[in-house]
Amino acid sequence: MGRTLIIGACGQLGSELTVYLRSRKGQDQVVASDISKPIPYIADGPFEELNIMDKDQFLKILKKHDISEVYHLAAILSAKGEQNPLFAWQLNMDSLLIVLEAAKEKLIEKIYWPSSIAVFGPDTPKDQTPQNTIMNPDTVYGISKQAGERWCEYYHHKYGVDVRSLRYPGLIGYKTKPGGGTTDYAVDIFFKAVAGENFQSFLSKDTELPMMYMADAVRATVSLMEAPTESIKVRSSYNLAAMSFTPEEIFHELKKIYPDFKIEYTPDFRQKIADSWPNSINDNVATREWGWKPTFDLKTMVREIVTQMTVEI
Ligand code: AKB
Repeated sequence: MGRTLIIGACGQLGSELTVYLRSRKGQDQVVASDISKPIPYIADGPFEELNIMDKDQFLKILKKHDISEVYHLAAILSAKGEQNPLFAWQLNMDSLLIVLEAAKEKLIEKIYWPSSIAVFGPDTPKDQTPQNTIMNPDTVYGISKQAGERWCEYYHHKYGVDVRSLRYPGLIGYKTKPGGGTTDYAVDIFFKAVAGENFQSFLSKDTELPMMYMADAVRATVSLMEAPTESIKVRSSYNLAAMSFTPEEIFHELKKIYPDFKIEYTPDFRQKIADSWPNSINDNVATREWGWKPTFDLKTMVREIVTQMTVEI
């Protein structure tokens, strides 16, 4: 097995995954890459500046570092995608196909590519959304993730590519801020509460969405990648769940720690996106096939994040 390459390593998930994988595999075994300069959090290991739309540059990096495994995390998320739909489609799709083609040509052995609850749409059953159901996404991000899932399954069946994927709920961390998502309010709210400021929510108080603490998301990702090939039956993408909550519920959890904390609701265009997504996800297939089990719920996550943020201030 050669080294691991993380594409989009300066992002919300990429940065934490880089640190976690380096601690497991060794600092020099995990090459971080991003279109931007390295953030300090991941700067203490190998780094390459990479625009993943540049196929030649990608192939050079694979060779230079003897890469056998790629985590391709670069994407335009739901809210940002709506502002430039064609660019979002192009980036999300072309980059995936560049990575899948490299695996087809046997230049890499294993790929991780994230999907999202955004593959579901207004026609999807909202509660305990099953693994296989009506999808019909109506954001460009959701459409690109659904198409990406089909491509992953196609490359696996047709060319034997070992590609694995998870449909992430909203991911909540505090080490780097996310950019351009609809679930991002649940990250921003921590920064406001800890700074002693009031919070303006762009989603209404009772908008329930599936969410997950970053530590669980990183663990799920690596468990999936380390699971034996024969246990991975789903080659599109696995449903993955941990908790569901509304803006009002997370606000109340934070108010227990910050009694003066205040919230105001000013829903914008992101409300329609959130309304098209499930309230909760059924991830029984992931549990059955490779043993997925979350460890954080809303209460334990809020306490953990506030503790960590206040220690680091
Ligand atoms: C977004 O809000 O766009 C993402 C997602 C759910 O995939 N966090």
